Amino acid sequence: MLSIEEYDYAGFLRGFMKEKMLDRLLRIKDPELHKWVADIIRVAEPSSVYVIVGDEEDIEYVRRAALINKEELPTKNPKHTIHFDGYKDLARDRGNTRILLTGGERVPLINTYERTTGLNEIKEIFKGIMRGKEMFISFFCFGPRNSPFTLHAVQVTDSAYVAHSENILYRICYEDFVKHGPDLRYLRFLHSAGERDENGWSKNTDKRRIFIDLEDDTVYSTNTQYAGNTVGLKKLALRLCVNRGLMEGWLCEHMFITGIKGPGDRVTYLTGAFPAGCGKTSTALMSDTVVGDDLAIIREFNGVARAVNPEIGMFGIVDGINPRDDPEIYEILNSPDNEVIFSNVLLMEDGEVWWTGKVGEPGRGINYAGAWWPGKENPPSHPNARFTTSIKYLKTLDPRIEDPLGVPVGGMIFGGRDSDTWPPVEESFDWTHGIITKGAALESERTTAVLGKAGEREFNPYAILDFLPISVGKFTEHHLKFAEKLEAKPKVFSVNYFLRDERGNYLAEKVDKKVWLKWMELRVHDDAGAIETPTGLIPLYEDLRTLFDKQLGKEYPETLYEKQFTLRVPQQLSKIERIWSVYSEIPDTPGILFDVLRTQKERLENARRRHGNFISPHLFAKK
Ligand code: SPV
Ligand code: MN
Repeated sequence: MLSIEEYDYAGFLRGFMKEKMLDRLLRIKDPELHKWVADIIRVAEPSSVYVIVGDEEDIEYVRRAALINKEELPTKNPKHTIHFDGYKDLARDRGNTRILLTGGERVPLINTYERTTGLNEIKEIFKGIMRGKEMFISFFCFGPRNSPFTLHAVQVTDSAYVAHSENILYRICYEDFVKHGPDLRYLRFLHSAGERDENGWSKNTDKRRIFIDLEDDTVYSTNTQYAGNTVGLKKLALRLCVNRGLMEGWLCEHMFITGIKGPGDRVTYLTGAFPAGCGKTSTALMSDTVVGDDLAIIREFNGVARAVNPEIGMFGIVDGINPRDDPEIYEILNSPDNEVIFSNVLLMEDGEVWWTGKVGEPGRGINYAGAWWPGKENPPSHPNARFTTSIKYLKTLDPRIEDPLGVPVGGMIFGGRDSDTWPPVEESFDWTHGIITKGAALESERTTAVLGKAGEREFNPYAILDFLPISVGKFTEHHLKFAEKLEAKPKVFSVNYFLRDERGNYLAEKVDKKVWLKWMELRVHDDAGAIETPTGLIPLYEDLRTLFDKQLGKEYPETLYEKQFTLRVPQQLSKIERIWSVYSEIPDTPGILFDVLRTQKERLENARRRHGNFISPHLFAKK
């Protein structure tokens, strides 16, 4: 809270803001909003304020502002710009992202901070931080218009790049604020890139803070530009949304939402949670239709779980995107008709952008670390280089993306980077078993390119650990409770695209995802059989052979099936041990989690007694 007591804030706003902008703000008859804006101006001291209502003039103004203040640079393509975050600001900042809690309450695995101390610190950092800058105020819907799912949000930022990104990624909903005035509840995001150096990078990285105030539904972000830290409605909103869902009995998830076509005209919707860099975007884009690629709000209506995408754009990893593996997105990113903001790719002297995977060779230019030339030791584009673009360019966009009631969820998928434990695809026995052994137990191996030691497994339940404002024990319990209201519970699946054989070779190809997706689609409707193993239900060889042939025109040898679906008992048992030990440190873990892990362990041990450590799928019974 930058709150200042006792002053004539309305008079202050009238004295400070230009008439047109003031009118726009005052059309929203919400004194609390006016006071909030006035307080920010008083503390941060911007030179002017621009209120975005969403007409074409506004959109163009923001685009131009980002170019004028050099947060974005033009490229050869008039609809493409490029933004650099600065080499110390290329990813989310886990250390400085903290949940503010009164009394300094500790939550296992969550980075918390005493609320009053945090708010005072933020207020200090915000003093004069916007001097010489224009401040933008935007109003958004976090979800489809006129939908019971939708949350509302106000973003205040001194970054035209952030405002521009949000104009692409979210639905501008100023009129909802005008219509509902003080009755509208909304999330608030306040951001400042802070002082920028000669490269345009945020200078005072020691004062970088991303503080999430659950009590006030407000997030503060300072001295950073990377969108995962700054674009309020993305990962900052996710934390507030998870918390709100917990209070109100619905789910906010770090999941894509896709449609898979089955027999006849049937479309079955699956949501999927994957840690970054584990094939989430590619799975979404490989599906028959796309509702969303990153976030999902899931609520119960008439006994059915339904999902909406709170976003209308994508902030995806661009590094590695190539015409062979990602034809659709490659075409979108190269089309002169589509608006795209690239971040942290190479901008070459001829005005072209280049990233690893783009056709042609990289030439001299500038990138996230300054000047770049062929032969320079750092790669031309950063592994976390990204594109920001509208989801509406996708040919496979699902027509129901704007449906106020969303789409019914047939299944949920959990997938991580796992070289040796989970099979390529598996269905859980039921919702509780799936949530516990797949969602709550999700782990992912680190990759060499990005973080820490390769191969090391990170615990990342529901692929949401970085974004959880509450204990993972409580989050798990919340999922179990949520399903009590459902007549038909979504099936819960796991996938593993990264399984390897004993020599380290991958056991499946990228395109094989299509087959796993189609199998899950059939299972949602009980249109395929399954084999019951101690850890879940796996496909029958014949069904996969047919799907490989039909979907990919590929032969699928039975020997490969056997390798992929052999139950690896020692690895499965080690996993249970790891997950057990994590949750035994989390006091509010529901007791049933340990029951489910214990019975799974017993099933595995029984199977081992009969068949040994590595058990062919043929030794288990068809269900
Ligand atoms: C992720 O890391 O899951 C992302 C990118 O989608 S970020 O916005 O940085 O979170
Ligand atoms: Mn994400």
